[in-house]
Amino acid sequence: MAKILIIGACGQIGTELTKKLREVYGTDAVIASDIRKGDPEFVASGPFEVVNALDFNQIETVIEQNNVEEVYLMAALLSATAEKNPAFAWDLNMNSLFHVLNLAKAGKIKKIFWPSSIAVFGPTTPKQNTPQYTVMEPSTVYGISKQSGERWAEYYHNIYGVDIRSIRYPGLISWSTPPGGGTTDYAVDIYHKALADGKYTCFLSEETRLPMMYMDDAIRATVEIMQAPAENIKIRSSYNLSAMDFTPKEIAEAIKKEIPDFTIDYAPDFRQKIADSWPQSIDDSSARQDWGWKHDFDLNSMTVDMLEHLSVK
Ligand code: AKB
Repeated sequence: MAKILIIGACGQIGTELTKKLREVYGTDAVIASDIRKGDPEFVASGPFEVVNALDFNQIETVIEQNNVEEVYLMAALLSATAEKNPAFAWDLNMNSLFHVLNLAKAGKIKKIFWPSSIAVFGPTTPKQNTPQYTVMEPSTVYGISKQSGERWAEYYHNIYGVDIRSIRYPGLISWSTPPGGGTTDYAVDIYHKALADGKYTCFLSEETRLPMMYMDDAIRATVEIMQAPAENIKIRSSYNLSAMDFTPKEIAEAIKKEIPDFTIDYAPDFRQKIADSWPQSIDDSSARQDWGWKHDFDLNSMTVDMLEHLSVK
């Protein structure tokens, strides 16, 4: 049986993607992997391999021994962490991608999913309704690595016929898995703190508008782009993808509808500069047109769902 390998499966997206892909393709068809074993319950829930995304031989061995045909490369250092360790972020974000691209070029795997991000845009990009094709001068290490990755993805597709598919994720919000090292992480923390303490100090200023998406939508988009017929995937760098955009003040207002006593204050830190360099909203008409993307959740429906799940957790 042909298998799927998820590299970086213990992270925020990887954990939920593993669960979804196992629902769709069966537990045994999906091998989760990460540099170390994470949550024991997750590790025991299906096939798991310890794989360092920077170790080409390790990845190749797991692929060859398990008849892996598709790889989802989710390992990466996100924006805030990458600023603190630029050299390692560049190494991890670029070389893990080259490893899977070269395995596909050599015919060892048939299909790759690799996530890009709204971080590919920069301060000179139009901020509202940011188009698919526009000025891209990212000013963060993470954004530079994702922008370079997009160029290589398209190059490997055009020159070597590699079937790589990608989405520029906005900030992702999930009740079940914590984010790690991103600038948009406040939009997850705020729900936890609202329930635990009734108040939250935000590391971005109240009017900082950013594109965001509920994890359910992001996972569905990932599965859908991978299932789409190859001829529908017309963009081989990465697709803009959008669902909602809001400011810290607006998410606080949405929470107040459910928890009236909730209060927020603001103490912007180094992440403010990163957020200020990113778009405020995204035009994702190419994804909607090419492979039928459609989001389900907006700020209010996400807030109700988040608080409901976190209250019973
Ligand atoms: C981050 O904040 O770094 C990520 C992203 C937008 O890619 N969530």
